[in-house]
Amino acid sequence: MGWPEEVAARYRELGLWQGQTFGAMLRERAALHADRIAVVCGDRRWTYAELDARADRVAAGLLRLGVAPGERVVVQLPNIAEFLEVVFGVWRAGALPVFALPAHRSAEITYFCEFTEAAAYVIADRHGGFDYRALASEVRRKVPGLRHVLVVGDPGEHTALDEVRVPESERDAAVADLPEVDASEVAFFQLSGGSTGVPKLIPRTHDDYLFSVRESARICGLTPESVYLCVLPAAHNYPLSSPGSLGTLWAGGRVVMCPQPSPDVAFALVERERVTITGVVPPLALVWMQAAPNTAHDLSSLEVLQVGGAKFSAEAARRVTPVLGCRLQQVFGMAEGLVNYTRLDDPEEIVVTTQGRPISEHDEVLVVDDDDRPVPVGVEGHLLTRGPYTIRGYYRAPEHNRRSFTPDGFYRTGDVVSLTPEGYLVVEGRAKDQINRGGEKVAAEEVENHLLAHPGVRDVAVVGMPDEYLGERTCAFVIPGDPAPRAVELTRFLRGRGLAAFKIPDRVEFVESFPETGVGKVSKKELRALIANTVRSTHVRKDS
Ligand code: OOB
Repeated sequence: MGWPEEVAARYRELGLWQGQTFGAMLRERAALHADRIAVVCGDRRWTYAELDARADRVAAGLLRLGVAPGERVVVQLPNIAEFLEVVFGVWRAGALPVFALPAHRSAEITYFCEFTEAAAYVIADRHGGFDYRALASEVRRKVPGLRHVLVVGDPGEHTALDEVRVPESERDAAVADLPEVDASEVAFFQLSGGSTGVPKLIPRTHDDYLFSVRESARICGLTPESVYLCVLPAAHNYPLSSPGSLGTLWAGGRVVMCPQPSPDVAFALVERERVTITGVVPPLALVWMQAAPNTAHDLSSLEVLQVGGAKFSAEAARRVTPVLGCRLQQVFGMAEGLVNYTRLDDPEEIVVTTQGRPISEHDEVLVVDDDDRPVPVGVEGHLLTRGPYTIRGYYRAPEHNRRSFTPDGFYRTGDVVSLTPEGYLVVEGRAKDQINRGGEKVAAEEVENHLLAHPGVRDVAVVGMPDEYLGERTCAFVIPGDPAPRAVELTRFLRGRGLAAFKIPDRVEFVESFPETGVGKVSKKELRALIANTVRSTHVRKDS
């Protein structure tokens, strides 16, 4: 499912793929910056040497547990220093992290563990009022092949990460036994926002991902003096690599883990750690801008605020610099690969009205009509892309891959964009059956399938509805059976099935039938228009 051999050879010849693994990258950075601080988490500060040593000890511990090179390890950790320790440890053991989000629950985690035949699952004991050990117990019951649950903190009935790390005294011997890892191999799995019944897994190689990390660090001007505040969930592609924590480590800078995105917590860390750059989603940017004028915290160290993951309105974008006193950088990326940035020296008009341009000249970008024919500059069309860090196929999904990629390997992003004469992309909309809930992606079909399992649901269609704060929220149109369920019963049902909270519909509308398209399919376009109208008229009523 990878790149054709001649394409891979070209990327190597051009020096885009350098044959370095993430494990080796950290080793090299630790040699260069041994005594500099790599990661800050609460009161803890780990130097590069310390992170490097910890990663070795976790790697050796995993091998001792019997986790074999090539096996998968589902990692579901909040924004804590151990996230980096564990991920680099898994890499050095030659195993493959599967990046779950803290919001995922049993429906998602069970699926990841089963589908990837994971050997281990790594969690924190508790976070955000939720006990992950109970979730892990449930997952273990359902997935007997899952051999280990490793816990940061109090392990309960599972295994403590503290017991897995080999002692420092055994580190040198253990390092000698670490496996050779091939940089052209798959390094980990990211999750797709998706548009299908189950989330798709995205295989990224060391070579391709490190290319995007290095270039992102350069584009974002990172240096050893940079301090990156990791506010969004650390495992997500954006705070991980755009340039995120990995880009910061590549540059020799400092990653500050932010346990919570609220302005009081984040602003206090900006002040205390003299944060220079961070990345947020549009709703969070709005909250921060609202809080900034009244904060007692000194935000003057902040040089760049990145905003991405969902469309940021030009009006809001224009306010970033006056209100926060830093530059704005828009980021339009996807876990499948392609990442676009506005550049730090771009004129204001480009920064506020576009979503940036690709990382590299080797990114091939096409904007096409419904028949895959290129459209002129300025005209909206479907975004297709191919390049040195965009996947050529999802993991174990041949049928879906035929739909998501062109025969010559372009990824169909599902985004509707237009190109400016300068080659910048403007996101105009979306053709995929997905709801972008303030950066959190909800696949309509996944939620529909869960709802169809309820006996009171005859048919269902999930669509996005406009929302001032999140951009979009989800609305489920339901044709009830007999007896008809109540809306709360349905949302409770979904929670009971272990679906992540952000996928639970914000609104349920009962209808007798669905509008249809000419060919008799459910017209989601009409449903979207219907709910948009309803939402709009309730607003008008409230405002008047
Ligand atoms: C990022 O990655 P994903 O995989 O969660 O979501 C990708 C999708 C894109 O296809 C697009 O539909 C939407 O999220 N998106 C944006 C956007 N950035 C992402 N839509 C409008 N404006 C933007 N600036 O979301 C992601 C990955 C790496 C860096 C940044 C974001």
